[in-house]
Amino acid sequence: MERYYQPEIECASREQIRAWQNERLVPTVKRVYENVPYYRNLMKEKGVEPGDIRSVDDLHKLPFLTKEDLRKAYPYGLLAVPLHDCVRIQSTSGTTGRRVVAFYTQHDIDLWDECCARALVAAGATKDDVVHVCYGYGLFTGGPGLNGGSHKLGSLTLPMSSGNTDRQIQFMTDLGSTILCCTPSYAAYLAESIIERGLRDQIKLKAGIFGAEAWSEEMRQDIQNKLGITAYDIYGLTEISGPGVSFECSDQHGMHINEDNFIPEIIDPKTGEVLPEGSVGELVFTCITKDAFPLLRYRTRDICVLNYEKCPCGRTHVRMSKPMGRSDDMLIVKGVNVFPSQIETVLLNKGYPANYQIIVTRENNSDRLEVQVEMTPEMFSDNLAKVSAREKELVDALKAMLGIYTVVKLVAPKSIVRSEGKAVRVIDKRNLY
Ligand code: DLL
Repeated sequence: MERYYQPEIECASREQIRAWQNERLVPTVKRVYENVPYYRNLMKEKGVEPGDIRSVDDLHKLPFLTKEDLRKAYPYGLLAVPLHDCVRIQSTSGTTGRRVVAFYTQHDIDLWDECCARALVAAGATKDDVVHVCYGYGLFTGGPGLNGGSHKLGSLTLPMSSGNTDRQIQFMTDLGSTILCCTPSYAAYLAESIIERGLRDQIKLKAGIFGAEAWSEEMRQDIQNKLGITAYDIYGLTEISGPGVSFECSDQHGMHINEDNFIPEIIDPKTGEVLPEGSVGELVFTCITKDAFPLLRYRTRDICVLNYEKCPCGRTHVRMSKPMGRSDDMLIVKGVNVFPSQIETVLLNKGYPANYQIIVTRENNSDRLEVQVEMTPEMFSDNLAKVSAREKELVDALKAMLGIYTVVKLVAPKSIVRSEGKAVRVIDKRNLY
């Protein structure tokens, strides 16, 4: 059995998991209070002392941290160790504001690698695999995270980074890559490109580990069918470490959270109140094993649900659903909550490829939602009347899903710009904020 399948941890009893969490949470809170003035002030404002936190049951007493706090405290304000103990930073892309920078000691990198190694093992990887990593390397956590996990496992690691699709496919065929790690949108593009070049029977891929952005069940089926692999989801965020905060197992029903390192909560995004088990709400994480950047009650903005039911794979760590959207990325169009994933589900169910863009504008104080989606090459040869009928069919299906009218434009195959990292699905031109 692979070393990074750790049944004594991953299949421990719920009581044991809770005991680890209690015994790690208490000193972490004390250390953060002593070493991080920013968080100490938040605790003082809330009237909480480290001594008030005696177990996970007291977690709700602690103040939340948000991305806004990280921006205010940029760059060093949330560091819990002296800077000379840190060996690495990673950072978010910063497209929607100031960058967020996370810090790591060597111990933090080791734990992160271990989390990613567990994800690889859960996807069936062993030391004998060739792990092809085409998440971006550099500041983005995707490449370094999966690279570290693959090294831990002892697999041959191809640090491809993103882009240059011809070179990706050449290495994949020449070196016999067996595990593909990239964003689901890039996996779909690679699949398309491999089939186009007639190389489908020359690839040896057996599994893919895809995450960093939302993708639907339909997209999973599409990638699995095209590449003949099993596609596993992986979740994480820079602030908490990167990929590997949670990952899917062979059951493919939710991602096991590495609960020996991170305590999850689900809260009401509006009130901040902790919601009962099984509720849909915003996911919040508390880090209990990290040295440099142990964020407490960090609000991810990801909307999900936690599932404590027994998993057929034997792992006992709680499973989180695929994020159903983000409390901040959720679009409010004509007063209706719209998640891009709902639109994707409709498009893929109707046989369209996962190449689409959602454009929101406001004219005369009224919102306009437009979905542009690529046709398949077969659809593209249809006559105009048939294309109009298809558009009408999509308008009706989207109305049934979202409850509002959507303008649909079918566009030529390959006319929507492909992304090598996270796909840009939504263009909101309303300047609401
Ligand atoms: O995306 C880390 C990562 C890299 C995860 C590679 C998985 C694989 P950030 O750039 O900080 O970190 O973005 C974090 O991306 O809060 C989610 O909204 C979204 N996200 C991450 N994984 C998934 C997923 C990386 N599997 C933000 N499904 C998170 C849906 C995801 N959304």
